[in-house]
Amino acid sequence: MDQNRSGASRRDFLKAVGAGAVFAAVPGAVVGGLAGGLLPASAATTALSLVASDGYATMPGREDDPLYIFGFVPVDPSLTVSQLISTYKGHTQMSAPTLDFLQNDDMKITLTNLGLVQRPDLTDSHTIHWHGFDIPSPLNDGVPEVSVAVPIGKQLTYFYRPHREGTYMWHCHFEDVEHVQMGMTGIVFVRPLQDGTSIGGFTKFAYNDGDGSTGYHRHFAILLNEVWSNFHDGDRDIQESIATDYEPQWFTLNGRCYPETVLPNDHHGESSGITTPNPNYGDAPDISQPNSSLIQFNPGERALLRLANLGYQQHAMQMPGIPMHVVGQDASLLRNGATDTSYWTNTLYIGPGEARDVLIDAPAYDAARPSGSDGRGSYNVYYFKNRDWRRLSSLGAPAAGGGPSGMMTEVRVYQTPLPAQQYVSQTYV
Ligand SMILES: [Cu+2]
Repeated sequence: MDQNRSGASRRDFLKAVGAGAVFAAVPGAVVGGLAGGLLPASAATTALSLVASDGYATMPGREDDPLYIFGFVPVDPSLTVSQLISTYKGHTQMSAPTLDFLQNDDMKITLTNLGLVQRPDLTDSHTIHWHGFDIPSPLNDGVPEVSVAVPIGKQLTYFYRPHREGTYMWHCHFEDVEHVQMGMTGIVFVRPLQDGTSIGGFTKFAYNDGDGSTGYHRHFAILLNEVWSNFHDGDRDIQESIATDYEPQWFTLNGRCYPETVLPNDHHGESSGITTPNPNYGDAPDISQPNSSLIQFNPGERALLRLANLGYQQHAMQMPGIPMHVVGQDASLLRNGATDTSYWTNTLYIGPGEARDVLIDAPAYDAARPSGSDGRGSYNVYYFKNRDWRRLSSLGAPAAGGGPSGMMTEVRVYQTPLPAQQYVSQTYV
């Protein structure tokens, strides 16, 4: 480890937790253990800190009988293990925070396993596994069979110096089929060294492309997933689930079903209003699905969609009216020597454990198109949605008043320009 680089600044920390919910982590000062808001400025913040525990999340039709989940929550690194347990045990989120890193930066992530409230009989460890990294050190790879896992009440600091830019995903690798389905999944991406230089009219890029071909103005991290009630109810009720019976009822983007996918993030002072009764704590409400999937941009802008699928099924995603330019796949620039292997498509296929980097160009604002309005004014609305209608519905209650649900979000093109994006998946409403 390079000791000269051991002191990451608060800026690095905030950058690292990017779109992930950054919760105020002041013991005793939070509602139901989780609350929106930035961590206070602190020179003592030298690394990213995550806790692993259990909690509950809401799905359409299960608003009053929430689903049991496992998950990761970002916390103030200065808190002690006992403070973390008293504040966060039994409270968690789905999906996990998006991690935003810069190529060649040294990053440390301390994972604390708080244990499970609903299942005190389980002694499960947890790990952090960066899916798709081709050159991890074994200790930091998070595969428990070949490295170490973090037992209940213990901490482990993972160290990374990501040399390859691109979009990846991360998850717990302990009893991974179960823990991944239970919610311990998120997106991690590595910005290229090329970021900050001006190439082809852009200063932000998906890859070190040398020609600006992966440049973008705004970027959005969206995790595709499925939720199967048997796994969640079975874990809650101390029953085995047969994974070969897998038949998910909910299809999610960043842990939410449409129309909740378009609600704001629950951090940086934004609030989705989505709360979940937490039976661990007398049904006191938790903020358990903090990550928005809303895509917003201005006419003439280019957006990068950082997409990953950590479900167990392939998905075919469409965006009628806006062609999708796929420039990266599984954290690799789609280019073979001098040959451009990127492609344009109206149907994006993405399998389990796969990632895609997709560029889209905002069309001109058209007053004649279907539109809506929010606090930012009028917008044209397009949809980013699963092609399969069965994945645009949800068991039980559909969206209020009927209409689509499931794996879908909105792409909004504004009449009055939005300000520049400050962090990944920032929403303006
Ligand atoms: Cu785990």
